[in-house]
Amino acid sequence: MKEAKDRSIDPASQCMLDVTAQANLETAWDRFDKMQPQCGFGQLGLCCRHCAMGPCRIDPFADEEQCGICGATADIIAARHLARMIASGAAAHGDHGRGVVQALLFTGTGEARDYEIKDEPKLKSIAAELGIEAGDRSINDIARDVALKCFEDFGRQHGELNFISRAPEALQANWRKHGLVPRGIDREIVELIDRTHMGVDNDYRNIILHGIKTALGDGWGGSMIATELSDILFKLPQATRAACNLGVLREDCVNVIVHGHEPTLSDIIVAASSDPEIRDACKAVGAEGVRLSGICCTANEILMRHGIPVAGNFLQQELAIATGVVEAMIVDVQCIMPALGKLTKDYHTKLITTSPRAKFPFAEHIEFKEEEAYNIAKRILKTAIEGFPKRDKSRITIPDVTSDLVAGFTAESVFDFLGGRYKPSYRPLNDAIIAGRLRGAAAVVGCNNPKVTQDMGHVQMTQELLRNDVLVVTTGCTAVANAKAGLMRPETAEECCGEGLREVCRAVGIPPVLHVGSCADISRILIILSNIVKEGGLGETIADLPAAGAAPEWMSEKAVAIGFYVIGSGVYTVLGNPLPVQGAPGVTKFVCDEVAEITGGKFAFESDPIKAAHLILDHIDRQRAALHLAPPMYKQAYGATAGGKAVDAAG
Ligand code: SF4
Ligand code: MSK
Repeated sequence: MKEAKDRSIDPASQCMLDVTAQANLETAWDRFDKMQPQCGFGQLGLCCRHCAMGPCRIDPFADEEQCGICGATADIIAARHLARMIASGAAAHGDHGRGVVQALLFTGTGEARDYEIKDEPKLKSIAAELGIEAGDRSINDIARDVALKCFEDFGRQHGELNFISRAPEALQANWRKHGLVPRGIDREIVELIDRTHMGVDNDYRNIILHGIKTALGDGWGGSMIATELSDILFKLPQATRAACNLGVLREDCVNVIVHGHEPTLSDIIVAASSDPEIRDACKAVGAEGVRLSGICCTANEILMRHGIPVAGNFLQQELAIATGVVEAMIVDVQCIMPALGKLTKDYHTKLITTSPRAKFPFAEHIEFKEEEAYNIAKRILKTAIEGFPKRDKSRITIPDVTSDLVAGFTAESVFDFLGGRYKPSYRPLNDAIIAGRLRGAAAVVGCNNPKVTQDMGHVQMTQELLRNDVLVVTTGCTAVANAKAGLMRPETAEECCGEGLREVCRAVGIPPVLHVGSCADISRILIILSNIVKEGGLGETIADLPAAGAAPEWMSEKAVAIGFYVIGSGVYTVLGNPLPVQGAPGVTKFVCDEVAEITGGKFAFESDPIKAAHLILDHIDRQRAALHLAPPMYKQAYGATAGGKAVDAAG
């Protein structure tokens, strides 16, 4: 068994891994070890069970080209499998978006009495963008029409998604030229599943191109709708300070962790946790109150809007329960390990499922309904409070590890910060890039994966980019990793950035790593990139920008959908774990090379985070040269030897 330090760079996770090992409790890392060696056919994308003639698999070492019983080649098999990953990821984000639209609709009609429109200016601006007359109509009427208009994006059979018009015009024109503009979010997902049925689409390029179209329906549709309508309902995030890591759990409080993705329930739980009835119930069992914290992207949603502390990222969900102080883990959808149910049986912790589409073994199901949101939230919290006296005090370990962070950046607030409060504009950001003070920008996003030492990929890559004057935006579990490593404090700019980035951070008072939210909020990054293009001076389309993306530790199918909408929007993207296509030479060449001739973006696979950062830097420098920009103002740094100093995981 690997030592804790080889499993994670995070001292809190290391501490808890020792606890789980001593208690003989299994974690994802243990199950990963047991799973070795993992199936080589699966890793290379060479197995298929799309019909009952199979399963079939292709021998990558065979002398002559092999195929499945139906004649499907390695490229066809790998492309179909990849396409289904995109469809699943886009469906997950689409359903997330649909849930937020539903909540906005019920708010508008008055059926969801516990919600209100928290951001009227954003509602009006989106209504205007969607061609909805505001006039002197009530806010709720406008909200209802915005929701109905957004619902159209899901099932539209002909035409284009509404928010496609936000992309730079040259990008829109290119998509239209190649037939890549999504009609409806669900429409494209269904067609992608259809095409991957046995004997339908058997041209791997054609399959992948429809995968890109489907993924664009996620980025510019499902995810963007989720983000924009969440801002309307729950308010636009503002820069806020908070704390992060398992040390935020409190021994004297009822600890409730919200885990998953959708803000519709978690936002109401935030409100209910300070209800006098809940406070009294806590006192009655001898607790100081409810300590609410989050894991995965639910954490990011309530961090961004309420400054609620983050307990951890994906690989810390089991470790949080092993602290022995979590009364309830409340889950909705996505990235929730089925292993949690069994683990909670070993503790007093209740696993509470809330979505009708996500039930778990050994969990208590308290179904969430928008119409009764607040009462359901209180019922869930009371169930948690009942567990407080049942704690086994001999099994409590709360790692004394937390980091401070500033989160809550958006396409709108980056505008304020970088432009200054009196002249909001992207101009200073563009000018800093044009002058070479900032070399460029990178989005580092994605999950944890036990294939990679937890957080190491995220943190090492981010540090290397910062040393080289690249401004980093981040979401999801990468954001939590970087926050734990202390990279989201404004002070960090002094410690670990190159000179140019340090000057910019100093001037505007921002951290060098900007936390823009959950995985669905990667749509904010698309808007930021579009705004940079529109500001002028850095090309005509997103593919022209000195910018790139990366997912050093990705694991989920949503990450695949994200990767494809990002390369489909023109962004060069480096993945730490390769896509499962490497046994299919045609597909690998297409997604890592040829596709750039169509969309401007493409993938690279590189597991070493420092080398991956340098692939990004090389790309940025090529883009700068193509735009005839001045060379970067400050010299390139490599590893820990130049620029700023490396920052430990503890910050
Ligand atoms: Fe085999 Fe073709 Fe059926 Fe896949 S679709 S299982 S390759 S016969
Ligand atoms: S939660 S998709 S593990 S980032 Fe959005 Fe984290 Fe990846 Fe889930």
